[in-house]
Amino acid sequence: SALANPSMDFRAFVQSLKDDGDLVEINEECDPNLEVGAIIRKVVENNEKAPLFNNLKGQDENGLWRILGAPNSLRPNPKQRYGRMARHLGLEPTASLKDILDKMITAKAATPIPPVAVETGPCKEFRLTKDQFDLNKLPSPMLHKDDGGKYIQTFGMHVVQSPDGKWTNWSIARAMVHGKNELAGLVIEPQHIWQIHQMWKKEGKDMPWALCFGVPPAAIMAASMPLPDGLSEAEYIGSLVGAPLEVVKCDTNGLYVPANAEIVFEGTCSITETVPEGPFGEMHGYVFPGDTHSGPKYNVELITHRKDAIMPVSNCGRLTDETHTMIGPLAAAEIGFLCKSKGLPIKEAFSPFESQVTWVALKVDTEALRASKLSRQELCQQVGDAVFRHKVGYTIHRLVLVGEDIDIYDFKDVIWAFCTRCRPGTDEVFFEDVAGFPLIPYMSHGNGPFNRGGKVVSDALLPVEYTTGKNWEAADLKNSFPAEIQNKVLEKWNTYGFSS
Ligand code: FMN
Repeated sequence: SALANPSMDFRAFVQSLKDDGDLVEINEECDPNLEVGAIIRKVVENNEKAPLFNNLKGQDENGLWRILGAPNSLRPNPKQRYGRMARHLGLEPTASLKDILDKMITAKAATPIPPVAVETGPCKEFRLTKDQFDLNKLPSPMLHKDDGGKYIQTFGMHVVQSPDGKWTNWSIARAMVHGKNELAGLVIEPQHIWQIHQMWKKEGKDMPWALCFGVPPAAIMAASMPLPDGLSEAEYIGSLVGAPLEVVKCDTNGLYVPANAEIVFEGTCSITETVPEGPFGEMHGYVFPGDTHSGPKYNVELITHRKDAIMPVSNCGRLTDETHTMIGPLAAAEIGFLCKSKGLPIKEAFSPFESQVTWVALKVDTEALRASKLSRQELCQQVGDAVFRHKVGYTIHRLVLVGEDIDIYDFKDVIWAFCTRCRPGTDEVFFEDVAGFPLIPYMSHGNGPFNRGGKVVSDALLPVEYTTGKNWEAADLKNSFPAEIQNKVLEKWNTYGFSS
């Protein structure tokens, strides 16, 4: 059944990590005040196994809640580097990033499979009304010492719906504890949660809301991808896994949530009240102490949960955590799809982690480029206009165009092409009149407008690639020696005296 499938059931996903030898169960009591955060940070900075905190200070008598740290970070074994992400989609743990992103893109063309509503589910096992919980007493984690609050929401999925009921959006956006029953959230343009919040503002009504933790892993992948406006993630997830997702109705509003979610918060997001939000140790690897802004207030009316519920936590910052493994690559996949659908000569797209996911490398189909007769200026302008003027390009500030000899999933290749084929200035087209991503330090704490411009298309194609084709060989073992010499050297490697 769908319940036993790790991509459709968070509890089964945690079990799959255990079966893969990719889980460290910590039964020692841990403090959600910074200790948990420090452990998760050490894990993600070293690609360690995912920590499951079974015994947290502040847990209630029904085990509310345990924490799974680093739910979608990298594995220690290079052969299964993306194994945790593969398990999110029901792929083998040896899947490559390309396999994973191809699966996300292929599902876009499949027939949507809508979710099915069921009467009840594991998420309804326990209910806590407003007077029965205090988010400050439950193990809400303080993740970095200079954070403005306890970031309880780093990997949960918001569920919101347009007032006409036609569009239900599922997405990740952070939120911290504001009070006993309240959260302060980051809700920023052009995100869909922001768009739908604006619609409720126009209606003059607070936005009905649910926040679900420990959702089907395929759902959290979709929630992190910039899918088209108006598309309901629940239907896309059905086509992604080939089976409908089971959902149940909230007790206090008309929204539907995954039936097997670990924890569900139900309530509203205010359209009038804002409260202090941030700072937070963010995806680009910085926290600016004291840098608080205001964000909408979420009121939590009810918590429902499973026994011994598991809260997934992403402690973002420097490489490599979920904000890198998911935000950049999933946006890149949509960017590649957009370019192709506009007829641009682009084959593949990927966001190198080493760019702190601020770049996307685009592999150009140079044969199609030559047939198109586009000039360098035209190609850069058209690619930049397509990507930077669209929501899918919101978080990306540099597009690097590379030729077919470059493996865009290998940063050594991308940075080599960028540094040797793209003449600074001459081969770049800048975009100052487009939406910028204010979370990047050079935007929020830099020299220009915090939310406009600062974007560039860098052309790392040499002029011959536009006309007659590549006229060089890489000066490396693979390309600068005949096959028989390479084979001879490899065969005799140990005979020469090398031990590797
Ligand atoms: N997007 C935000 O706008 N605010 C956030 O705080 C935020 N935090 C994220 C944390 C994690 C771990 C991940 C994986 C993603 C986060 N995102 C955040 C990115 C969004 O989920 C992503 O842009 C997604 O496409 C938004 O959904 P939408 O396209 O339906 O608007």
